[in-house]
Amino acid sequence: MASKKRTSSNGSTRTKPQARHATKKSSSSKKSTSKSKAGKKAASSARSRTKAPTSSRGSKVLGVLDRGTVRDPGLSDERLLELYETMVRTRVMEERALVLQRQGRIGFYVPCTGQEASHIGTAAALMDSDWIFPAYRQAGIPLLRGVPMEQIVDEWYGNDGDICKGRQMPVHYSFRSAHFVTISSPIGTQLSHAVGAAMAAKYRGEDTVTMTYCGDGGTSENDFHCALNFAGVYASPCVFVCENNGWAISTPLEYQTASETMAVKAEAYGIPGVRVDGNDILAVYQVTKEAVDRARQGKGPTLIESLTYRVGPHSSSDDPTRYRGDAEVADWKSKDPLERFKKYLRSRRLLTPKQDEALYAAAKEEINAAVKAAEQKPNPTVASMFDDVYRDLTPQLREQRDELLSLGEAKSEHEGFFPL
Ligand SMILES: Cc1ncc(C[n+]2csc(CCOP(=O)(O)OP(=O)(O)O)c2C)c(N)n1
Ligand SMILES: [Mg+2]
Repeated sequence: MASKKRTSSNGSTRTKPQARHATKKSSSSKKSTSKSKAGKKAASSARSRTKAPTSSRGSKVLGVLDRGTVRDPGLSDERLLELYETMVRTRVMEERALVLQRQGRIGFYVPCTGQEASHIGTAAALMDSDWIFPAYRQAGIPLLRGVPMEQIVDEWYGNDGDICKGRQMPVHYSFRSAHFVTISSPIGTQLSHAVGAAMAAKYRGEDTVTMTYCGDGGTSENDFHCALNFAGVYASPCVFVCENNGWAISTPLEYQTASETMAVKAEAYGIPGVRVDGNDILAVYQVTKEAVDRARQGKGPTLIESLTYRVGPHSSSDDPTRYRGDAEVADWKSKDPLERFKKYLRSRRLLTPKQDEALYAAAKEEINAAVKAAEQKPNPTVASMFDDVYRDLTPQLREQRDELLSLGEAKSEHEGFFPL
C-alpha cells in the first residue's frame, strides 16, 4: 500500500496506515497478503462512512498551555508545584520499573510515560473522598493521593509488604485508603463498577463522585456502552475519562472506531462529551473540574476524551517498533507533558533549573530507597494465601491449609510469565 501522510483523530501524524495487528517482520504468504488486503479494504470502507461530528464540544480540542481555548484553572503556586512534582516522581519511578523488569527483578510493568498529565490532572480535580476506578495506566494517581512509593514497589515484587500479598500481577494495585479501587485487567470492566458505585452514593445521599478511566480500545467493550447508558439514564455522579493514546497495543485508532472522535460517543447517551489536550495538565484539570462540579451538583456524568500518547511500550512484554514508526513517537515526545508544564512554571517564575534538578534527584532517591526496602522483604508466607477470603475458614480449606503447611515453606524463587 502506498505511503500516505494523514492525521489520526488523536492528533498523531502517521506515515502509512498500520497493519491491523502486530505481525512479525517476515515475508508473509500470498494468502495472508490477500487476507490483510481484504481487511484493510473493509476498514477503509468503514472509514469512508464516518460522519461529521455533531457537537462542537465533542470535536474541539480544549487547551490552556498552547491553545487558550479553555480558561486557566488558577491553581495556587503550591498546588501547581505539587502536580509537577507528582509527574516527575511518576516518570522517575517508571523508568526504574522498566529497568528492574529487564533485569529480571520484577515480572512485568505497564508504563504510562507520556500520559502523566492526563491522569494526574484529572484525578487532581477530585476530592480525596471521591473514588477512582482506574484502568492500568494511571500510576501517578496513588502517588498524588499520598500512597508511599514503597507500597507501590512492594506490589511489583509481591512481597510480604504488598497489600495484595502477592496475589495480583505487578501493577494491579489496590489502595483502599486512597480510594483507589483494584485495577482490573479485563478491559472496561471498571466503567460499570464506577457507575454502580456512583449510583449507590447517590441513593445514599452522599456527595461522592466516582471517576473511571479507559483507553481508546476500551470504548469498543460492551461495558463502555452499558456504563455510559446507565450513567446517563440515572444521572449518576460519574466522570468517564477516555485516555485516547492512539493505540490499543498494536491496534491503531483508525481500526477502533468509525466515530469522528471518542467524545462524540457521549451524544448517543445524552451526556456531555468534551475533548481536551491530554498533555496539557492545566486544561485537563479545568475540563475535569467542570465535569466533577456538574456531577456533584446532581447534573450527571460527563465523558472526557483526553488526547495523549503512550511514548513507551504497551507493557514490558511489547515491542512497539513492530507496529509504529519512529517519526510518530518523536512527534509526541516533542509534546511531552512534563516539558510543557515545566515551561509554564518557568514562565511564571515558580521553578528554577536548580529546583527542577533537585526534584528529579529526590525522586531517584525515593525510588532507590523503595527498591532497596522491597528487596529486603520476604515473600508472603504460604499460610497467608488462606487469609482474607472467608472470615472463618471452611473445614475443607482448613484441611487443605494444614496439608500444605505440613510440606513446609516454598523454597523456589518466584518465576512469572506475563504475556499481556
Ligand atoms: C476484555 C479484554 N480483552 C482483551 C484484553 C487484552 N488487552 C490488554 S490491553 C489491551 C489494549 C487496550 O487498549 P486501550 O484501551 O486503548 O488502552 P491502552 O493500553 O492504550 O492504555 C488489550 C486488547 C484484555 N485485557 N481484556
Ligand atoms: Mg490506547
